[in-house]
Formats: sequence, C-alpha cells, structure tokens
Amino acid sequence: MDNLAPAIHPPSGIGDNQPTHQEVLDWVHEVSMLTKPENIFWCDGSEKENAWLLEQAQAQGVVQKLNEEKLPGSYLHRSNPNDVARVEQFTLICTPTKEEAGPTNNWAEPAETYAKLNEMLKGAMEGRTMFVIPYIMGPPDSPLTKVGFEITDSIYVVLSMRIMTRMGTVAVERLEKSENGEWNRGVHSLLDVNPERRLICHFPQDNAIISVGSGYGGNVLLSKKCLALRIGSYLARQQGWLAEHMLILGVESPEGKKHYVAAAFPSACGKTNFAMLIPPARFEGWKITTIGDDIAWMQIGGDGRLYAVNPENGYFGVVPGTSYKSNPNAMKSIERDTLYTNVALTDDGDVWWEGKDGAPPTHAIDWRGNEWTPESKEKAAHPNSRFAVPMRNNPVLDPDVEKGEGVPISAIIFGGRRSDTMPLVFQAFDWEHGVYAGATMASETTAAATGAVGQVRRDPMAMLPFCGYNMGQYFKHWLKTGPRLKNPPLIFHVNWFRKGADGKFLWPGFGENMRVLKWMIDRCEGRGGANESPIGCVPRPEDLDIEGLKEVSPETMAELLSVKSDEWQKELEGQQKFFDTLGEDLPPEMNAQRDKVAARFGS
Ligand code: GTP
Ligand code: SPV
Ligand code: MN
Repeated sequence: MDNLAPAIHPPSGIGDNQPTHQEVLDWVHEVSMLTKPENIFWCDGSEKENAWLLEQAQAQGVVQKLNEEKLPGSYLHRSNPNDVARVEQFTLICTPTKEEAGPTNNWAEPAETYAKLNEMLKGAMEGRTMFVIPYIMGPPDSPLTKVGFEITDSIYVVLSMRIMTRMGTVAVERLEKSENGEWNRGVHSLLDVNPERRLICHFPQDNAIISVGSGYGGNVLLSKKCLALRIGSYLARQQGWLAEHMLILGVESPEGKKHYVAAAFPSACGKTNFAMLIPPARFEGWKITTIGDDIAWMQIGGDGRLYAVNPENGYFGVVPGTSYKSNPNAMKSIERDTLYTNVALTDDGDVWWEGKDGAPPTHAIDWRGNEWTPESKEKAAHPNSRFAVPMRNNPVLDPDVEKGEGVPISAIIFGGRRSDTMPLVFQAFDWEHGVYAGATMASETTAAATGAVGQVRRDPMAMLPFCGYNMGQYFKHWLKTGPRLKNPPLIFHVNWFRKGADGKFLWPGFGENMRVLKWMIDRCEGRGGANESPIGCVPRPEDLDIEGLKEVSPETMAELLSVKSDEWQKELEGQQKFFDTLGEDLPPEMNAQRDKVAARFGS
C-alpha cells in the first residue's frame, strides 16, 4: 500500500485548528517553506477528525478496513517491504561532541547533519499534505509529562500517533500552561521510502528529532523511541530521573497487597507479554494489571521511593506468537480499534499471523500483498508485524495508569533472550550489583531491528538502541540514583529463553512466569529462600512454587536454575570485552563488580 499519497483537502472544521503558540507557528512555517507541502493539516485529535482521516487513508490505499463484525474499527496497513523495522545503523545521535554520544551510538555532527537533512527535505512534501500533530507523553497531570509536536507527511503516522499518544488539544493546552515552555520538535518525511536515504536523527541539545526515508513504527512515531527514550534519557540524566525501556505491572495478592515492578527486556523479548500475564490456576486470587508495556519514566517521590509512569497511551506490540494461549489479554485488546501493520489478510477480511490460535487459513494475502497458502515458503505475517491499539482496550489496565505521580516500584527486573548461561532468575546482592547486572545484560537479536537475528549481543538495560548519550555516563547516572533512594527497589535478572540440548525452551514462559514473579515478590517482602551463588541469589527448586507445572521435570528445573562455571568464564570474558569498548567513561564500579563475580567463581 503506497504511503506516498497526494494531498488531501479537508472540509472546514477539520484540520484547521491552528494553535496560537508563536514558536510553534514559526517552526511550522519554516518547515513548510523548506518542504513545500500543498497544504497544512492541523490535527486536534478529535473523533471527527480521525473518522475523516480513516476515510481518506482508505481511499488512498494506505490502510484497508478489516471485517467490521470480526474486528470492529480495525485496519490493516502494509509498509514498504524494504521498511519493516528499526534501522539502528541509520539512527544518529547528533551532539556537539562524539564523546557525548559515546561509543555505542552512531554520532554525527549537528550542523552538518542539519544541512544534509535540509537538503533532503527540500520540496519533499510537494503536492502532498503536511500534518502537524500536537501530543503529550505522560499522564495529563504528571510533572514528568512532555509536550511534542510532530510534523509528518504520512497519514499512517497520524492515525498511529492518535492511538499511541494523548494527541491534539490536550497538548496545545499543556504547552500554554507550561512554566518552562519546553516542547519537542519532530519532523518526519517519507521522502521516497528509500533505504539509502533513511536517517533517524536526534539533536538532544535542541530537543529536536528529524526522521526521513522510513514509514515504519519506531522510526517514525517520534513520540516513542525517539522522544520518550533517546531524548528522554538525555533529559533524565540532566534532570535526575530515569527514562527506561521497561514495562510496568501491578501484582496484587489474594490478601490485597499490591506491588509494582518495572522490567527491562530488549525488543521482542517479552515486555508486552509479561505486562499482561494471566496467572495460572495455582495462583488463584492473584491479579496482574498493566501500567505500561514498553517505556517507563521514573522519578524519586517525596517518600524516597522510585515512582513510575507510562508516558504512552497505547501499545505498539509484536503480533506473531500472540494467541489466546500465550497472551489472552492482548488478544482481547486487539479485537477492535486496532491498526495492524504487516500481518496477513484472510479472504473474509480477518487477519492472520504465525502462532495465532487455530488452523491457518487455506488462502490469504501475505504481508507483502502476495497470494499465500499454508504451502507457501514465505511467512504470512512479517516477524516484526505489529498492532497499535489504545491501552484502554486492555482488560487488565491498572486503575492508576493516569496517576500523575506514578506508581511506587518495589522491584526492577532485567532480562534477556539467552539460550544458555543465564539462570531462570537471580537477585542482585544490592543496588550497585544490580546496576552491573543490568549493564552486562545480553540478548539474542530479534526482528525488531534490521540485521541478523539470533546473535547474542550486549544490550545494557535493554537500552543499547535507545540511550541518547554516552553509555558509561548512563551507568553512572544509574549508580548515583540508588543512594538517592530511601527504599530502593530490589533488582533481579530473569531469562525465559534458556534452551535444552534439543534446542527447545526449557521454561514454558508466558503465564507461568507468574511463578518467578511470585518469588521476586516474596523477596521484596523479606520472605522466599535462595542460594547465594557467585552471580547473585538464585532460588533453590523448593523456593519456587511449581505446583501444577507438569511439563517441567525436577531435572529441567535444576538445569534452569544452574549457574555453570564454564559458561560463566565465557560470559565474564564477553562482559570484559564490552566494558573495554566503553573507554574512560565506564564507571570503575562496573569492572570491580565483574572482578568480584570472577573471584566468587574462584578464578
Ligand atoms: P518490543 O515491543 O519490541 O519492545 O517487544 P516486547 O519486549 O514487548 O516483546 P513481546 O512481549 O511482544 O514478545 C516478543 C516475542 O517473544 C513474542 O513472539 C512472544 O510470543 C515471545 N515471548 C514473550 N514472552 C515469552 C515467554 O515467556 N517465553 C517465550 N518462549 N516466548 C515469549
Ligand atoms: C522495539 O523495537 O523495542 C519496539 C518497537 O518497541 S518500535 O517502536 O518499532 O521500536
Ligand atoms: Mn520496545
């Protein structure tokens, strides 16, 4: 479906809600003089506007309406097949010096990059409509909330931003009332959706983002990875808070005692699933509720605890593998009002993907728009196909999701996708050790970014692609945060993805992860036993409640919880190699922690 559609001309009362804020007007004028659109569409986020835009997007073939009975209010979009995931090699941090961006980011000099982008953007919107999207990230009354404006020439971006953010008038009002007058400037243009002219550029000093040449999710919904994480993390260090690639969930015991935990897993490693999990029968009376599934903004509250808000308003989730078996709450969420990208279309206007419940359709149109049958060699849905859905569709949405001060965090969980080495769970000895556990996280790469899949790489705190500044400085910021907390969260590390000799996952995962979560909650409450291993506190088999979990034999459980010296020698070498790349900015505590683990192994 071609994104590069011609201009659309709304009737009066739609697209003409121009704000009065002079800086915004000047900036929009400047960008329009450069990009030369046929007209400017000022978004207000209203129902009426959305309905009209959906009609236009259908007429232009940018989205296709799905079966209204099966999936009310839902649409399918196909992106250009060359444009299906984040592009880390073309994602740039443009700080005055290379050191500020650090060795893990692609750096570019700001003035040169602006000049290059301006050249690319010259006349880029000719004959097309330029949309101006005002939005906020964060609950409307949170002190952490940020205002952004995104200019885009993609109607798909407008439709997605309305789901993913609080969009429209609410942002204009927030900016008018704001004391510091800060707002993020985001410019996006599809250009010709050419991978060779694709660049996602961040200018943290200017609170500005320019993205060109892509029409895909994380590259173009500038609120999300670009503002909430890359610019967000940069601001968070300056202002003393944390912007993290973390889900936030609530866990309530049958007695009504509630904890919140935040968990950082790399892209496509289980955040959405964990945030919505349904406890198995054994845990009757336990309730999991979702605050967020991808991003946490956390600040220190008046009582010295860490408080988290979800800056987003929707979920942009991985589709393949989502089923009533793996994630029933996600399935219920995406039964309506959902914008699907790159899934397969069935003959009756329904959607299909690998891992959905039931038998595959005998015929479908695949994510590229080609004929598909179960005999086809190609996948029906792209492995990184996504749903965008308002968070209010989630049956287990936490009632405090709009709370401006956020929710108090009892535990922070790090975790990666590791076939070996990492046990199912361990607890860090203290904050500093926990920061080290996060800093040394590694995970097998997934389809969420272009490039090879399944290769282990270091992804500290799941922020490798999202930290907007020097990684060593980021670790320092984390180290400094702990001592500022009166009651710091406990820090854990999990691995749902350890494999046996047969190459199969040892742990059933999904809802069964409740068993591991329960142990972590026990630890938060000063209960729950563990073994002190060289890498941290690992539960003994009897410390985990696995009643009713027939598929996990005692041998498998022992394997899941094992910490193997030979694997860890390799692991420690890998950590050292990574630390060596961080140069002088690496805080000395990190190597000291690594040395302590080595010493505990007796090497
Ligand atoms: P991003 O949106 O990319 O940041 O990803 P995410 O961390 O939210 O990942 P998500 O929950 O969407 O899961 C990604 C993939 O991992 C899906 O295919 C899931 O089915 C699979 N997955 C999630 N949890 C588990 C688990 O506990 N065990 C196993 N084996 N797979 C899981
Ligand atoms: C991720 O890749 O971590 C995502 C999807 O959450 S995207 O918004 O495309 O980055
Ligand atoms: Mn993510």
